Amino acid sequence: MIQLKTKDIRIAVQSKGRLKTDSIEFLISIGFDIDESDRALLSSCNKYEADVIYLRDDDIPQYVASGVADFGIVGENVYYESPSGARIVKKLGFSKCSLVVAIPNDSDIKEVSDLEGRKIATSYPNLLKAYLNKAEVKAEVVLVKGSAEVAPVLGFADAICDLVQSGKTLKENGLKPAFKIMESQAILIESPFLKDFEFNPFQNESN
Ligand code: PRT
Ligand code: ZN
Repeated sequence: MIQLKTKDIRIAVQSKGRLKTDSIEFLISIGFDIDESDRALLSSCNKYEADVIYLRDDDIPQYVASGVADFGIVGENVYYESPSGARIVKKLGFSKCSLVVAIPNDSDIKEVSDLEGRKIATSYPNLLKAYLNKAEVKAEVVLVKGSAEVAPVLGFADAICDLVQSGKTLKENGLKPAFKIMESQAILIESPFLKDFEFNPFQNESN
């Protein structure tokens, strides 16, 4: 059982998924001695008196915003979908992708205004609604927790709003990107209640 020391810097990273390996590599590159094979939910690194907390990526902004974690690594898509009060320190240059509205290859949707009255399935309802509001388009936004790409095939939605990297998943499901909402990459975030650490390993990162 790892004991958390109050003076330790706590860093929240994804427990498993696309961000995990690059997040840990970033921390190692600036001097953290993290054992990558360690599958514990908490791991200590001696050099910086730091604890790494492994969480679902969606939970990272709230942990950082509340000060339970001092720093975190998360995608901009997650950060902006649910505003938390955590502050951005810097962009990290990995886990790059785009949030797009995608439509079936044979769709009659050509302009953003053609989304009026359509049903769009997404795990990013807030970012999608903000985009639609800005475009003054009224559409039905349906929340799905994953696999949005199958919604049009099943006749559940006319379009989806999801992350795209290679475009392979869209293609496999007979979809194509139509409108880009935002680009995203991993970011380092910090707590608004940041303690006055004797040594802050991210100090140079915030300049
Ligand atoms: O379990 P947990 O909640 O922590 O993880 P998760 O399942 O929510 O997220 P995960 O591990 O899939 O992704 C973590 C972060 O990686 C995302 O929040 C993004 O910031 C970033 N990222 C980068 C991506 C992608 N690229 C990506 N391609 N996240 C998801 N995808 C999915 C996309 O949703 C679609 O299903 O991959 C598919 C498309 O990929 P391509 O290459 O076929 O276009
Ligand atoms: Zn998630």
